Amino acid sequence: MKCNQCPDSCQKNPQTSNRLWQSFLPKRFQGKSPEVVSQGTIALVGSPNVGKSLLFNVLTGAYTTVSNYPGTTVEASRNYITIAGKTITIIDTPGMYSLIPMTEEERFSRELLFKESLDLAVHVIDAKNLSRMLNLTFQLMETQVPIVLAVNMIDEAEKLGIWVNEKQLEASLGIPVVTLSAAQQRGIKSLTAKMANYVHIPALSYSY
Ligand SMILES: Nc1nc2c(ncn2[C@@H]2O[C@H](COP(=O)(O)OP(=O)(O)O)[C@@H](O)[C@H]2O)c(=O)[nH]1
Ligand SMILES: [Mg+2]
Repeated sequence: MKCNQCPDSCQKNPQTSNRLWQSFLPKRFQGKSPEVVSQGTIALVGSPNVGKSLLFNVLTGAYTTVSNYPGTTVEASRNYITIAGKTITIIDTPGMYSLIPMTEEERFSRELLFKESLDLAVHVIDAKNLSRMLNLTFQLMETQVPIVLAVNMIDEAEKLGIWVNEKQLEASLGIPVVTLSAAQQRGIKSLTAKMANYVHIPALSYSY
């Protein structure tokens, strides 16, 4: 029998069919959009002009959705990426120099950092200005959000004779570090591999 000849209500009533397949999902995902169920959230944070938006585009592809936070004109771009087989929301935040906000952008990014239940914040910095940029890294490390340091623009740094030792920086800071060039798409796989460590597979629970 063809679907359109079937007497079952599911085809006639999309609401019913929606409810049907949703009932197979874990409880916390039920009632969410049937198109995309995000299984984690990662934000790209850092100063202006360090390559957050370019990295966001490289990670996600071209299409982005922009969300306006109520009462502000400041915007964050959001999209989904697949990491370790999971659909993860990725957020491109407005630039901030410090967690002590001086501008609307900084206030916005700070709020987002504390209110979004992030699985990870990737602190994007410019390899050419390492020492100046690490100040925010230390501030971010004092939050409850796990931090990965993404040292971007290594192509430009290398031209200036600056070589960043990823392992040494990792050992000194005690957080994962990735050197990359968003412009040349170098280091992107290493970054997503490190991101994957923060995207947890929910534990199965049994009640006997
Ligand atoms: N050479 C080079 N330029 C980059 C790199 N990443 C970003 N850019 C450029 O730096 C500028 C600022 O980047 P953008 O993504 O807008 O920075 P944001 O303000 O942190 O979002 C743009 O012109 C980018 O094309 C990189 O890895 N290498
Ligand atoms: Mg940007």
